Amino acid sequence: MNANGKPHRRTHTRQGDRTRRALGSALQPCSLQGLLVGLMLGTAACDATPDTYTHTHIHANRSTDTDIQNAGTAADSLAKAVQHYGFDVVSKLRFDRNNFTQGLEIHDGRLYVSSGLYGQSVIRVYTFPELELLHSVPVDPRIFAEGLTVIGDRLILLSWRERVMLVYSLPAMTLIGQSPLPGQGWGATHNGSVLWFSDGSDRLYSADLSADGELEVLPVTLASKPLRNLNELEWVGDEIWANVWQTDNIARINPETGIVEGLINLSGLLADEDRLRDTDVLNGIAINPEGGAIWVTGKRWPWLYQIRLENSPP
Ligand SMILES: [Ca+2]
Repeated sequence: MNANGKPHRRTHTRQGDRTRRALGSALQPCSLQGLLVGLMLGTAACDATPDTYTHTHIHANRSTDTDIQNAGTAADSLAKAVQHYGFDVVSKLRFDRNNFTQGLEIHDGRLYVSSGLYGQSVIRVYTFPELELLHSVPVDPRIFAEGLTVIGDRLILLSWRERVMLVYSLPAMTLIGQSPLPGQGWGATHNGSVLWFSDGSDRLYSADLSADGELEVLPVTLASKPLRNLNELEWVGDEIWANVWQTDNIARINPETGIVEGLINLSGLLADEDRLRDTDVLNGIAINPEGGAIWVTGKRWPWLYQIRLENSPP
């Protein structure tokens, strides 16, 4: 394990291969099209067939905080100006530190949280904003849960390296099937019938599940350079907001161009006295569809924060 709870990639390759075979052994092949059918008809139950997809390579380079904070300054006069934002905390809610938060979404008065790590992955469903726990659904211990999103009465959960998406039916949170994922899964969100997800690279992927489900790729740039480590996602207005892994920043991405048009700096959000030895990075963005409030948290953080943005100089 590295400091962020993810085992070293190289040492787990063979285990990942075995996991894929085992997970798919009793199911029929399908594609994103198959996922579409499953989502609409409730019959999604198919084998992941990762060999028919091009594996998405993860870039090793990290975007540094320095890169991000310098974006949009005179050093890159050719780039479109990036608006920088600070924040105010409007309110905060006590949150379960056991959530190694990978996905965060508010839907129909419920807060959906996916929590990662092998052998510990779980989806928790809470009333919102009371945060009474309604469901705690363990995920196959061979799967490292990543982002989630709710489309209609289906919840889609990504896996980190297992190359499957799991599909659950709401409100009972019944696992009804799985569908292939072309590479790693990190964050997920949606706009209408279009599923969006990240894989830790500088690219976002989208697939319209009401059409052919074909996968499209959107390179994301900050000041004309690739912005890597895109993690948890949220569709906000006409933008996609993305946590940038291992930073305190949220990127506001134009989903038409892939250009980062704004950066939210959440440094200092979690107070030092609230940090424990295993407290991890900022991750998790959810908009409340009722009123538009923005909520954020992190991995093993004790609070959900409602924030309000403030313009700030770069
Ligand atoms: Ca989200």
